[in-house]
Amino acid sequence: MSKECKKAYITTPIYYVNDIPHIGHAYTTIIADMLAIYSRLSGLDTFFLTGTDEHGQKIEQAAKKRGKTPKEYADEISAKFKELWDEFKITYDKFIRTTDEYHIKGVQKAFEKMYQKGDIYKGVYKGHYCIGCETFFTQTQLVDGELCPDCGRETTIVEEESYFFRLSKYQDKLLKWYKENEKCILPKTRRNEVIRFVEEGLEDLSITRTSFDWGIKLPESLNDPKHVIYVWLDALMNYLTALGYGTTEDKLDYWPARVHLIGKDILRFHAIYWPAFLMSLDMPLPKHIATHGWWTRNGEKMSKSKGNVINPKEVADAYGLDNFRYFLIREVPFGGDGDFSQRALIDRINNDLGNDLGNLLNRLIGMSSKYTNQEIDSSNVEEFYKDELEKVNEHIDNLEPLLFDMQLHRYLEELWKPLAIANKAIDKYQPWNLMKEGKTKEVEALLGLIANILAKVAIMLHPVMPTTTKKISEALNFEINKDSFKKYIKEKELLNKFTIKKIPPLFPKIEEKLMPEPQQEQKPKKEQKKKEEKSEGLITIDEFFKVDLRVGKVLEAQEVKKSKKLLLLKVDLGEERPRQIVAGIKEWYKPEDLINSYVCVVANLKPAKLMGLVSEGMLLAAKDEDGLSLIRPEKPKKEGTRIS
Ligand code: ME8
Repeated sequence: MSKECKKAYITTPIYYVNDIPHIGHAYTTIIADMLAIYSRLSGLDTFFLTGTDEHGQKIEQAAKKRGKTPKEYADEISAKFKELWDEFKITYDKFIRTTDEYHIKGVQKAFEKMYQKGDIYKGVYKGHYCIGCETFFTQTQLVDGELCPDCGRETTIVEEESYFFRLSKYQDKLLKWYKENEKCILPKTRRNEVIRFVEEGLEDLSITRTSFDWGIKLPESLNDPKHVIYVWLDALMNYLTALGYGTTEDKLDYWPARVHLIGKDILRFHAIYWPAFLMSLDMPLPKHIATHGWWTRNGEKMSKSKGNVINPKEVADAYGLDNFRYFLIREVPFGGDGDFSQRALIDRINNDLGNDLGNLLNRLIGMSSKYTNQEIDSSNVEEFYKDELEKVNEHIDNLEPLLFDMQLHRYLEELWKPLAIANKAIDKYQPWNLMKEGKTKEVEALLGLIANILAKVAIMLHPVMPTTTKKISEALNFEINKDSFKKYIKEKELLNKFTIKKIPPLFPKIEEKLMPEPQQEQKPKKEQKKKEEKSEGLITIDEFFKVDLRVGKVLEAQEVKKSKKLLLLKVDLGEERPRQIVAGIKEWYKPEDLINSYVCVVANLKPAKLMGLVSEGMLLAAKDEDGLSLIRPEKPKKEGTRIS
């Protein structure tokens, strides 16, 4: 985020009502909430939008499956999102639904404007359509000539009359925008990805459908009732219609958005289509499109059929909402993928929150009641602890730039440094000994230093942990608001007086997992568990030999089109025909360097399909922070030689 203007418009994607909210939705919304709270605290006039995306074939089908009309179904699921955000105390200013009348009007207005401008024309669309992704793909985009490059499912060929948006016309303008605005798409690697995609050439975009009905009709002036507007044009427009575009226009001065927060799956729509639509509407472009990664569970994509979907409410109920918020933001670098594990969450709560923050507060409460009658005067902090204070201020100063760059995990990392300074100061100066020496002034100053550190950290942590930091502020007797942010953060003042109140520990230690694990990894039955405990994770030689490891020779290697990770290999294992193996090693190996080289193969793995290609084995490899290296026999060995 940048800070040039006094208004800040922050948005989440609007969520499809084809499914109930899961951890991914909560992640996006919680980050947006953090940005909105920070933005308000720093004095910006903030407008935070979220909502639901309710049109399209996917929703129509989901409703039909349940014997409901699309609207009935949308009402039900949309309410679930709203309820969850309310329970999560998300501070949104507006919840938009694409079935809202003002939104429909606004979208039709925009369509009309683009049409009048000559950016929309009528033609015939013939293409490969993925129903799951609601997206048409060109032949060159497909994997294996027919599979969706995003989800790998089969596409269907659809031929229909359609209106097109002249996306190709905006190719150069888009490239100019990306190049001139280094931070328009964050993280920067995503921007490069988009630039590469656009440089390959943009085709005009089909923006209406006649094959189903559940969508916004074209504006009446076009007199073409069989078309509905493509769900992505409809959905993206929510960012403008929520501000009254095409109707009241009452909040349009919040535009352009300061940040559209999105997941990486919807980058193309936001970073290519959306700015092109905006250019066509003569509207300014958003400041930042911030793209986060994907949450998985035990390394796997979450899906209902696997029963491994994480319900955010269950996590918040079990571990505490603020703790969950902290974990989501701290655990994974923004932009990267993250794996959800209860162990990691428990470690964060016990260590970062319990040890570093909670204990510090407890120690302060304890010392203040022992040494200063729970009143702390900070007048002498600067005299005794100038170095510590300077360092604390430096760390605090580093925070805002990290937030603006969406380096949110580093924001928290940096925020923990003042806590480390405070904890260290107690150990170094040992107030109990100072007391013995009669240095009461120094003790009070030390407590003043710690209380001030806790207060400043609480203010800056407030956007991440709003409830917990309120409790800290109550224990220290100060307020977290715009004024205290200005005084104690921006102007680096110290709070002069504290009246300390005893409160129960904020982060009681968590000893064991508080939620059941998904079915497939539930704990084994008692007897088996005992057996397993005995062997402490060791396996027998028979168990080892169940894995059929063989030497193989690579005969052919080529890239899997549209895949960043995969290579397609033909590997000779001394069998009748070579095996086809799809390996995720493209980042580290060129196909030509692999040909005729030897590899180690797991030969009795069940065949699996990757990007529509059957893989009949797996290569052994070792990966560390320097990259990946294949495991190979030291000398060439006959193809198919067993490895033991
Ligand atoms: O795409 N990990 O809606 P959607 C992290 N309606 N984030 C995840 C996630 C996961 N496993 N799964 C989902 C749509 N998300 C459109 C958006 S906007 C004009 C229209 C998050 O319900 C992520 O932010 O499929 C993703 O972009 C969003 O949920 C998509 O939710």
